[in-house]
Amino acid sequence: MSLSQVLRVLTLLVLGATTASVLAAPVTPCAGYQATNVLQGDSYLVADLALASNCSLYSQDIPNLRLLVEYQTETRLHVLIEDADRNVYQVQERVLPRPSNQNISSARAALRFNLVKSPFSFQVTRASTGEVLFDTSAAPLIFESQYVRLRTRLPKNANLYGLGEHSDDFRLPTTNYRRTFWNAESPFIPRGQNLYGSHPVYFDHRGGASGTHGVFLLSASGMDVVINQTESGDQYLEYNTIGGVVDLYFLAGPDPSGVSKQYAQVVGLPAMVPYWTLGFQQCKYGWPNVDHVAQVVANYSAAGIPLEVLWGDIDYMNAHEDFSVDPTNFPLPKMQALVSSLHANNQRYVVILDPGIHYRADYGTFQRGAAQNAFLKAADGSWYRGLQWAGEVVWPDWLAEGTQDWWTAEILSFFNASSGLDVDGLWTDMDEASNMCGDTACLNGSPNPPQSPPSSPGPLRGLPNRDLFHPSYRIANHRGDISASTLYTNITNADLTSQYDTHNLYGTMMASATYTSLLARRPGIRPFVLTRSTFAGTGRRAAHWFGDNASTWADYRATIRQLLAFAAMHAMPMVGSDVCGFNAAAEEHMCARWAALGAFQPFYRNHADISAPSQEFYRWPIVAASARKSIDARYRLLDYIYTTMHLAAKDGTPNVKPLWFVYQSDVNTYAIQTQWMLGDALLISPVVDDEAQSVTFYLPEDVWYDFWTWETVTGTGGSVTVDGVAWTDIPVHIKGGSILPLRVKSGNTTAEVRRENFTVVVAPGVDGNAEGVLYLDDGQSVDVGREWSEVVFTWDGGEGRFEAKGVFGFATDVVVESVVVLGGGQGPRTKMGPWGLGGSLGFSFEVIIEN
Ligand SMILES: *[C@@H]1O[C@H](CO)[C@@H](O)[C@H](O)[C@H]1NC(C)=O
Ligand SMILES: *[C@@H]1O[C@H](CO)[C@@H](O)[C@H](O)[C@H]1NC(C)=O
Ligand SMILES: *[C@@H]1O[C@H](CO)[C@@H](O)[C@H](O)[C@H]1NC(C)=O
Ligand SMILES: *[C@@H]1O[C@H](CO)[C@@H](O)[C@H](O)[C@H]1NC(C)=O
Ligand SMILES: *[C@@H]1O[C@H](CO)[C@@H](O)[C@H](O)[C@H]1NC(C)=O
Ligand SMILES: *[C@@H]1O[C@H](CO)[C@@H](O)[C@H](O)[C@H]1NC(C)=O
Ligand SMILES: *[C@@H]1O[C@H](CO)[C@@H](O)[C@H](O)[C@H]1NC(C)=O
Ligand SMILES: *[C@@H]1O[C@H](CO)[C@@H](O)[C@H](O)[C@H]1NC(C)=O
Ligand SMILES: CC(=O)N[C@H]1CO[C@H](CO)[C@@H](O)[C@@H]1O
Repeated sequence: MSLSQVLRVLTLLVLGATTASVLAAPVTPCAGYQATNVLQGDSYLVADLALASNCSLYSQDIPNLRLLVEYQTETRLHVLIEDADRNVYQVQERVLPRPSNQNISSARAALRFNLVKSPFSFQVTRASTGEVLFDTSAAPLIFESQYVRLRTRLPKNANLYGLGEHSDDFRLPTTNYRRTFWNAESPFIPRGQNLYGSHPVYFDHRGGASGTHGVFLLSASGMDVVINQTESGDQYLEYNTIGGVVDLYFLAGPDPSGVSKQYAQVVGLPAMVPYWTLGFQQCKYGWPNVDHVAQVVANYSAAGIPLEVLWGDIDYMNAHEDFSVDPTNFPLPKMQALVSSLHANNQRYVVILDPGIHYRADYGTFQRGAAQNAFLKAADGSWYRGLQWAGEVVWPDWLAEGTQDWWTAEILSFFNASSGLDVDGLWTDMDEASNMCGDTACLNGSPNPPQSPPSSPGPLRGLPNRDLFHPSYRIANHRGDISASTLYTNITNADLTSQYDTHNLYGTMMASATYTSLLARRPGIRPFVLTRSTFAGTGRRAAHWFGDNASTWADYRATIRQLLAFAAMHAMPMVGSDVCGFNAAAEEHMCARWAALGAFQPFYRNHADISAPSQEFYRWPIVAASARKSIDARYRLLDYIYTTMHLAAKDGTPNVKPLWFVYQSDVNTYAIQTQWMLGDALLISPVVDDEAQSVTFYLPEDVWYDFWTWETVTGTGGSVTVDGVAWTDIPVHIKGGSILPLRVKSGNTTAEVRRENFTVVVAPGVDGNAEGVLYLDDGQSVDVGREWSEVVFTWDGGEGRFEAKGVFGFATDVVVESVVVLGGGQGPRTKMGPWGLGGSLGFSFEVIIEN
């Protein structure tokens, strides 16, 4: 019981003593709501909810609510509980467009909704089994102006995953666990705390006939999600938000990848990445000047380590102002020469931008933004200010009308390909937003005048008369108050919503605006944006790295569980860590292992802090050797990886999977967080212990093939220990039943790789058969029209028949040189092609097995 609950009960007791004659019945605090006027159609249910008794736990009760239940698709049920007056804030459609409702008949739905009228609660059940998936009778609903509580019962020790961004166990703890959602700069990615992004979706895996389902709370509100057991041992999950509505999407699965797809359909399919972004990338905060940076490029080349993308952290800027270069250390002509030479070698350049715009009267970017009314304002009309890298700054209001145009104009002009810095992508950092002004007093002498929020912001824009600075329910934000180290939550946005409600959207709005600008800069070409702060749906526009971790073995391991959650459960396939760690000194063995681990994660960038020693791969012989070996493998696999990105963009198919997505009834897999499947064919099982040269990992019951040697390895559903794993090695297995398209050779750049022919590796499954898919296009167009190929390979082991069928719309000279069938017992059996992949309409091809 919280202190305020104690106080309330005491107050009631006192009241009860003095007004006993007035109170006919004993008052039960927080008795929830009662449903009336229930109206049910074939594909929906609506009802009114009336407050049963005053609760006022932390703020004002909202007495009248409206329940809307929609059977949106066969696998998606939408349950919305909103205030009857529809003033409570709901996430703007322009930030997160809602999926369309297909109004399917409830009789056809995989999920059922059961209403309990008094006290109001509901259950969601799986139609095929009758199993209860969600049951809010665990506690009465509380729906106040600044506090909403909804609790569901769950099976004891449920297998729950998701709820990013966090650095905790992949399979979430089921007792005494609290996940806070409040985007915050979080150096060292602290365990058990809120980090940079908010994705309030969880997967509940029950296995067998019970399958997997997902639950997404579409809310940007600050909140604590508690997973715990009552004293009597009942398992529950409870949402405690500081506002917003209860907007739930239930995703039926029952296949775990099905839940991933159903979720992506709600928040938006991920953006397709340009092909080059799968190349290896190098960054460092603190590179002193452009000559040093050019040396980094030259030294990578000299070491024979393919470098695809060079990054510029804030060092390149003049006085840390966006859209400027340091005239001394990074003068524009030299920068242009650097970028030209990179482009001449098919390499790329990406730089950072921060949201804090220097508040300096003669700074053009500030002047033009001010003229467009693009910044957040205090009540008296002055610009709301904070502290960021550049010093005193103002902040773009991404919801103001002129902001997108201003931002696009700045990007078009500064990153002008002919007269400016011709970058290939942009990186949006500090966009939680991070404010170095931790409290109200740091802007010596120039405090912002207090602002009174609008008395009626309007429909769905937020209730008036709330305490937007110090709500009485305090979420467990590790930065302290909700306004600490960020934008004050009592700032009003141009659309009259307030930062209190939209805080968690700031980064996703900046990334999205940047995407729009890049598309305007190069119409038709896929933009590439990397963002630190994210929200549900950010994958539609941006990639993400796991923030400012450290060069430790612990953080090396943490990247795997972060990868699993983001890629498999948050519809964000283009993710990865700062390889070798951001903060502190990287050690040779650890960096060698991390170079290999990163090569099998989608976004592959080495990056370090200014205070950390340089950690480019070429700086240690072992690390260089590890990088060469892993990059060689990655590049031969590039089209396999690109195909997984394509499938993710096409329908939300997860490009990375935990083992339990594949072996759904194997309970041994449920807690595994140090291995991952890259696509359907590859299992990555890195060495994970500090300084170790052996690894024990799980190999599900199946037939596997060592990726490096092509030897058959029989999985028994037990642990396998591999000793003597060299610092340059990483265990990788091909799953039986897969077909893997590999480039015959790697290259120094992804452009070179694209010119190589293929060899197709067939890894027969337990039944002797296999299949796989290869997607090809030009690697850069947003709309490739009909110029794409999706080739489905199948292998029938009984007949020794290999087929390649599908769509062959992408013209290419590249051919499949050979088909290799693994598992002959005497090494690979090979049958030669070649045949062209371009232009033809499909074909079938006999493979004669040679032992
Ligand atoms: C809550 O309290 C107010 C007075 O403060 C009263 O008017 C109202 O009827 C109460 N509502 C319920 C549901 O008890
Ligand atoms: C579904 O029903 C709603 C409300 O009746 C309606 O507004 C919407 O257009 C319908 N959608 C489809 C796809 O029929
Ligand atoms: C979990 O419940 C126990 C009592 O059952 C309680 O002591 C503990 O504080 C709860 N943890 C959280 C995070 O709410
Ligand atoms: C590049 O390599 C040269 C020769 O080994 C070395 O002197 C220089 O310090 C290196 N520079 C960088 C930035 O790695
Ligand atoms: C790749 O780079 C290495 C040096 O780093 C060079 O020896 C080799 O010729 C290059 N390969 C191609 C195809 O350009
Ligand atoms: C880009 O530079 C060219 C050449 O200087 C100029 O003509 C063009 O207007 C510039 N575009 C923008 C958007 O600034
Ligand atoms: C926000 O509220 C705090 C606390 O009441 C106040 O000090 C501050 O001036 C307000 N800020 C703005 C911009 O209104
Ligand atoms: C690919 O194979 C074709 C046909 O055998 C051959 O002509 C071509 O040179 C090969 N391409 C490369 C890059 O080796
Ligand atoms: C999440 C995590 O591993 N955080 C660690 C980051 O690195 C620092 C310093 O090594 C550790 O103290 C944190 O625990």
